[in-house]
Amino acid sequence: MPDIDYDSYARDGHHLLPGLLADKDQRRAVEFFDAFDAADEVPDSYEAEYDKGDADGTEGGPRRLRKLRRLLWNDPELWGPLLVRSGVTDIARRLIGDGAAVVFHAAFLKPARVGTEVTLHQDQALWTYQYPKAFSVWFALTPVSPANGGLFGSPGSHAGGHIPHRERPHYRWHPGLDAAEDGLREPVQFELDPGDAVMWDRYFAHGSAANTSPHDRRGMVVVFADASDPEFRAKDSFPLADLQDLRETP
Ligand SMILES: O=C(O)CCC(=O)C(=O)O
Repeated sequence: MPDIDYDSYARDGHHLLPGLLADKDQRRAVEFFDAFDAADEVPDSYEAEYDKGDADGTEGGPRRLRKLRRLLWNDPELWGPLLVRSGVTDIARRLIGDGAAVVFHAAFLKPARVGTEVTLHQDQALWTYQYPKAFSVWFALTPVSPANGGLFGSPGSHAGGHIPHRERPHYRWHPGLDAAEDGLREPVQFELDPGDAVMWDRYFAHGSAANTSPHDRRGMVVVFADASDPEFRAKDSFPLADLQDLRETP
């Protein structure tokens, strides 16, 4: 069971989880995403987003993967045991209970030189459904620092719940926040080694910068919510009990 100070998590809305992912699983994940990034085609079921260029590289160079979605639903035999081994399922049971379920599992791949920013946002503000008690665990799969786009978040930004988001000029992906305009604390930068993770509350405001470095910055996020809540609705829901049942891969 990962060591978590639940009081500081409740106060700040985030918590560092050093060394959550074993080296072997971190390498396995990087190889998986690098292979997809190098492939000509990605199955539609991953709902891929790209940062630059096009398929044949005629416009702005070869396209690079920005985001992959629905990892656990696409490959439960790979990701299920890896998530269980990391201990995130224990955190979900502790924070939510046996009724917890995975509702999102995605990779944010921020490729070298062309990886674009993720504007400051609260996850719950961008979701179609309300996800009671939801929290995210974001795994660093490479070093993560401001030098490669990093990851940052505003401590305490979850405390007041939903903050109205606005469309942002020149940012195409989703509405966002501005720490100063929205009265949030100056975001802190997370400096992470491969295998480290950060967990955060569904209302914790976070984002990342463009990656202008020569190195890819790879991250993977899993989101748990309370599927036992009578109000629970989801596009995808993978119950904790089904995760635990998945056969271990060698
Ligand atoms: O990986 C990133 O750069 C941003 C991650 C994020 O915004 C999220 O997981 O909600």
